[in-house]
Amino acid sequence: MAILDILNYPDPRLHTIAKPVKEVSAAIKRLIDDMAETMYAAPGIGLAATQVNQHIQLIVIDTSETKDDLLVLINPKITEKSGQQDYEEGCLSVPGVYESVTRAESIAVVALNKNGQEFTIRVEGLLSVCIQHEMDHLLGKVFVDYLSPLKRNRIKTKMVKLQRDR
Ligand code: K1U
Ligand code: ZN
Repeated sequence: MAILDILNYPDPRLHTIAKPVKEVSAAIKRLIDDMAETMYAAPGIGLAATQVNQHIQLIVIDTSETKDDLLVLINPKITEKSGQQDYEEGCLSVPGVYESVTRAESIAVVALNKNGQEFTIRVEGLLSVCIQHEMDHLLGKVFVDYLSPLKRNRIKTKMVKLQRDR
């Protein structure tokens, strides 16, 4: 397994739209293992393939306390949405920045698992927030895109300076 490099905002590659996975091949399974290792090491509770410069519809998530409940979503689709919640979100591609975003409270998602089998989950709370945040990455959207242009530009400037001074 390997720790992968995570793209940092405002890298333009974070705005790439991901393509569906055609087959859950051995290479995709290896990428899942590497993404999980990268997410746990960061540490984070989610990671989209876009963030490791792989522009395919693949997400790993683990919101459990014990970090032993990996959820793999391949070609995910939201089929139901209801309610509204605000959550102070973070992002491994925008380190050190936490901002409130409004999203659906409950969602139903249909996706493929690591074995290529279709499944449906109904979730709410943090897991629902995290899935919506990661699915945005697959659409080339970063959570700061929900903020005002003023806030977003301040974050962009801070991130550029951080990367320049590293
Ligand atoms: O970059 C990412 O997409 C991962 C991101 C997921 C996320 C967090 C909070 C709300 C929505 C989506 C993170 O994991 S940021 C780091 C983080 O939240 C965290 C890190 C360690 C322990 C607990 C949380
Ligand atoms: Zn993110």
